Amino acid sequence: MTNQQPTATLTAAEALAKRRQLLDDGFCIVPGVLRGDLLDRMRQFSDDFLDTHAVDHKFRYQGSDFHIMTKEAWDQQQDPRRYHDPIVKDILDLPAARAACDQVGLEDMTSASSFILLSKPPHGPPLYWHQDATYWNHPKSALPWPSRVFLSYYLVDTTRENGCLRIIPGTHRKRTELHDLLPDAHSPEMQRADESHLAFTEQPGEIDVPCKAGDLVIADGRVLHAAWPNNTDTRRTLILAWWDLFPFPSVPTWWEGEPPPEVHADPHATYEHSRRPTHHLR
Ligand SMILES: O=C(O)CCC(=O)C(=O)O
Ligand SMILES: [Fe+2]
Repeated sequence: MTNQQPTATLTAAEALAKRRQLLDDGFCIVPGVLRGDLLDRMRQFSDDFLDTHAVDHKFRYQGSDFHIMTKEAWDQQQDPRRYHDPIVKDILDLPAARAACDQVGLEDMTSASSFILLSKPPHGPPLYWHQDATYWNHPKSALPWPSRVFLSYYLVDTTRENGCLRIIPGTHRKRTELHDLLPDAHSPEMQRADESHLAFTEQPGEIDVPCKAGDLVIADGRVLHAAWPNNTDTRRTLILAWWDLFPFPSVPTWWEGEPPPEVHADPHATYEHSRRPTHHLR
């Protein structure tokens, strides 16, 4: 890669604080990870792509939902609604991101070999409250560490005005009233709803998560999140990649003390997917 600026690394104390925040709040941010030439190329790619691909109305709250894969992964599945491009590999293999995840203590990470291009167009609507976990029947959904995270980069600075992320810290582990009232994330019921739906209301304990372009957002797939509307004339684009980590029933090497009892569940058992939190969320 050319013109890549030197990478900002975290001090040991900063890395530990990020890990603590990911465990306690369900997310953390590592500043300045996607930079220089690759950030420029990513902006160019996403603008060209969004200028030439229409968004289905059902994705209006997410802004768009384009799955861009590595060529190798795309060849394996041949879904015409998915795309491939060499930039996916550059993003997933970005050394600064790998180093940041390593420092935070994220272990045995495997990617979905894709990222999702989520753009909020100028004056696009808000995104509803949701959590993206699909494994609530599995005992791993009760663990204090994440089994699945999304790694995201916003390609512009975000503020409340252009639709920054909102999070309710702690909701990856702690049930709130909202959990039982929300439709499944990205379900037809949610996509059909209008903005008077409860999923668009202000929530107790919610915080804004504004970012600088290229900051790495690491979020637990279980945490409740949403985004404000974009009230500006400029597109607010986000790329988001899903990663599995700490494959069940492994325990993080840095875990201190007795691991929780859920790690003793049968590792070969299979569980039906569920987007709805079960008794594993207390
Ligand atoms: O638009 C955002 O900031 C977040 C997107 C998201 O969480 C999703 O599409 O599942
Ligand atoms: Fe989400």
